[in-house]
Amino acid sequence: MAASETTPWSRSEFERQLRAKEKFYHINHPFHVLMNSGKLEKPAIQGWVANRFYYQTSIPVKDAAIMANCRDRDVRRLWVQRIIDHDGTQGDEGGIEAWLQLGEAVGLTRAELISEQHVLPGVRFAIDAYVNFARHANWQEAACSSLTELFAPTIHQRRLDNWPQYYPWIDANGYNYFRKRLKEARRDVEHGLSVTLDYFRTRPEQEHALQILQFKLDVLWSMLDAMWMAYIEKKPPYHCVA
Ligand code: AHQ
Repeated sequence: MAASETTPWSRSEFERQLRAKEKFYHINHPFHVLMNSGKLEKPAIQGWVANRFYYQTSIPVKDAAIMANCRDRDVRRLWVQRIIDHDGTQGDEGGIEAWLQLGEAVGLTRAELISEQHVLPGVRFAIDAYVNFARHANWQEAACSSLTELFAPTIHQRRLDNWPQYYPWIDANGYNYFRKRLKEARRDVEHGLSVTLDYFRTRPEQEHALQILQFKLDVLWSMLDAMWMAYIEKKPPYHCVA
């Protein structure tokens, strides 16, 4: 193999390679394109909120799995903040509560979200694959898989910019989650990126990091594929079975 294919990338080139995966981010999925151009009907928005609630409640479980695999106290002191951001703490109810408020803002009940009654099989499988990956990979690999959040601030900002004009029926209280996540995502990826750039050193390891990031991009994309079938094609699982 040519030297250029075996020598490790510099730190900046490795970061560039990671960021170049942005084109595969789920902001480009047709479901999000319809959403962010105001073309989703209310049931599709409600379905997305109810299905994403399963993702939001799975994140702290995923992060606790990473913590459980990590023996480095300094890393855990930073990583634990992700769990607190979602589960909340005294005086700050956290992201899961904010997402329940988003649910109410789009006309769902808290009980409907908590019951997971709307969660589509394909969404559940994709998210469970992510949590199980975090359980079985080493903590640095699992940290790398969170780097889709390199691209997340853009998508949260786009919702804040577009939804009020396109979906005036949504109570503005529901947008608190996206505002909150804008700054949390930026802080989280700083740590996740430094872990990744430090840990994956050889070229095969760096290529493996790109594959891990692609796996997580596939998780996010697959979730929306299931939602497209259910809420755009109106062909949820077993729709054709009497
Ligand atoms: O709200 C999101 C969130 O809390 C997280 C945690 C992080 C992770 O650990 O994988 N990823 C993530 C994401 C959130 N929101 C998604 C969205 O489109 O609203 C984006 C998603 C991500 O980019 O991984």
